[in-house]
Amino acid sequence: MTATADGRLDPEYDSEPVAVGDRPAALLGAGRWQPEDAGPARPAGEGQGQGPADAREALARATAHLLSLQSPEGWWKGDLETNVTMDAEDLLLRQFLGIRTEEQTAATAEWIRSQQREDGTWATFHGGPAELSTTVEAYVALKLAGDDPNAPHMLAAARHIRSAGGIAAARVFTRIWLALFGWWPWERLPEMPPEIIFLPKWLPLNIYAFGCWARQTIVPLTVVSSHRPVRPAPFALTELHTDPADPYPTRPLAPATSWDGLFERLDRVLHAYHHRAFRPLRKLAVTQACRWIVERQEADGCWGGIQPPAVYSLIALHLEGYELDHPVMKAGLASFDRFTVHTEDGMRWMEACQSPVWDTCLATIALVDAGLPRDHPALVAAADWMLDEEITSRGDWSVKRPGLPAGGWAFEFENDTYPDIDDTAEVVLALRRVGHPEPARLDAAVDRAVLWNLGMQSKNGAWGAFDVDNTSKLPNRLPFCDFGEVVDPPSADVTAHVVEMLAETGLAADRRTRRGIEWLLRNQEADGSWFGRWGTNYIYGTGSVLPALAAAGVPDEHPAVRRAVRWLEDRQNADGGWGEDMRSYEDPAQWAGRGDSTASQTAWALMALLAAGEGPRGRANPAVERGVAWLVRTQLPEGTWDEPQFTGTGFPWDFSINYHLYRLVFPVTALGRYLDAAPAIGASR
Ligand code: R04
Repeated sequence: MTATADGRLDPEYDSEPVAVGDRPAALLGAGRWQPEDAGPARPAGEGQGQGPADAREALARATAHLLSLQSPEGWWKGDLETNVTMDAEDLLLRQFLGIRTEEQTAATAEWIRSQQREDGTWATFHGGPAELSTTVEAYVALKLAGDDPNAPHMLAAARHIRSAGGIAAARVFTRIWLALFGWWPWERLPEMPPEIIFLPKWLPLNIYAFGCWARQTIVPLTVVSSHRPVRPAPFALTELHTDPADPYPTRPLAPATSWDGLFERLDRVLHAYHHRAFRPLRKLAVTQACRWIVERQEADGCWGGIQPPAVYSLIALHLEGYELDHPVMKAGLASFDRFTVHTEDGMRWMEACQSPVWDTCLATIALVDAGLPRDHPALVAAADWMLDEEITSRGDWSVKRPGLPAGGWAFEFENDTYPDIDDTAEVVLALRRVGHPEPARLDAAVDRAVLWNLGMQSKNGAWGAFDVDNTSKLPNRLPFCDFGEVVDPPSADVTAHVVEMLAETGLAADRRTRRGIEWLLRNQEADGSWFGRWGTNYIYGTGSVLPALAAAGVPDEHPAVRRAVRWLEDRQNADGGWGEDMRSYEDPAQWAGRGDSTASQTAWALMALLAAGEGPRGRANPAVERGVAWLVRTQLPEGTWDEPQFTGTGFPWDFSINYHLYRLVFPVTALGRYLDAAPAIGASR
């Protein structure tokens, strides 16, 4: 199925002139790599691996640091930082289940307080604006921890909440958490009927019309909202209402002729139905939803590897009579312990999700780019671990593709129901760079993955993250979908990663790859950039697409490539780096490609420019040199970079991620490619 019979890189890639002998001798060995192993720098212009001495040193330091972070099992995992709703909801979940401890509460409260800003509010990303729902949840958690509502930090938070519209203006998820304790009436929340589980997959609004993360969140919430549970509130929250005389205001209905108006009226009908539901049908729906949930519990006790489905599933099952010592509940609760980060100073915070597969494939690619020998033990260990992580069973994706054989990777340690196309593409790119002692085993996994990704192509020729043709416009219209994305349409970043992978497996000329390329070319922004769905933002998209187009053989002179290069040059900061503020999601005209320089975004821009033939081995380009100089200048002594900015995206604007390894893996790749440090393909395979 790959173009070359033995499944190796295509001959054109193989024949790139690379002088293996020019790499420092220590790099060819299999020992732990030390900065000094990079050897003395040579003057620029002298053969392979040239470049400014300081770039070589920076790369050596960064490489050694990255190697030092690998786990004994072969994986990498940086902390995945999001926002304090994770921590507040952890306390609320424990309060609901009656298992909250003083010790956990104090350590979490300490963390939540440490994240509060001068104005008394909390944001969802570094430097972001005050976010009402986050501030409400954080405030409630601190009150649960015993903070005095008359303390200055609590008064400031409450004042802000009221001025932003109070609890009534918070998102649906936040008001659901409050409803669990009677702080908000269930009657004033959108109805989520469990009978949705009966809708066949050809009907609009069946559960498979939702993106998998929303599907896994909604199914347990339908069970919860059918119970409308209210636990005794340990205190009142009257101070969080804008108008205490009318704490639960209703909003006027949108016109009946609009989609919003239609769904609002449907919601009224569903509320009425809640009270006179046909009981046997409702019971059957809830039973079926619970079976659906239990079937999807992962080996580590989690659901989908992400926090929202896990917390709501535990609440739903508990309401349905699962005691805390039931194996499903025990495993679920235990999984939260593994999502808990303990800081050196005794604080406790929760990861929303864990990224070991993603971090490991990116680190593997980076280390090969940095010049590590392809059969270096660290890379073989990483490949072995990734091979063991391959998902060979069917998941929710097979509802749309029943005939497609399994063969992909998820983002997390355990998430067999939801392998994703993005991880699968990057894992293949990583595996193929490793000189593995059992190439046949590796090639077989790669072949399965290529087939799976090809089978997951959407009909427009591009790829979404988890599902095929997950493009319905209806889910977003539902009154309870007021947060983040609820569908998973194809995006430029994922499509680019797949195109790059297909091209490297020898399928550049395949009709399916060409359709992906055509989609990318059609979806370039007017300014020359691409929108990145899972990273921030146009720099991430452009940094994904240009390497893919290059791998697929689109010439550097192609007008689309030239326009992207010009866009990147135009957006370079005066300090030589690149950065993009989260505001580019809300106001692209002003903010696309603009913001304080960060290590990961500077690296993405460099990866794009280098792929487009800019830099030492192509067109001399001062933008590249200045970008590299920025990375060199801002590197920390231990070899990594500071990056408080969030450059990852769960949902554009609404949910941002600071992937703690991004600041390191992407600069290693960018510097390695700049120095052309990767060993020749076939040198060790
Ligand atoms: C970097 C790209 C990799 N690739 C796979 C993505 C994996 C992570 O995807 C998600 C992470 C998420 N977190 N939290 C949510 C979430 C959703 C993802 C989340 C889900 C539901 C609600 C709130 C948050 F898809 Br409600 C960390 C593309």
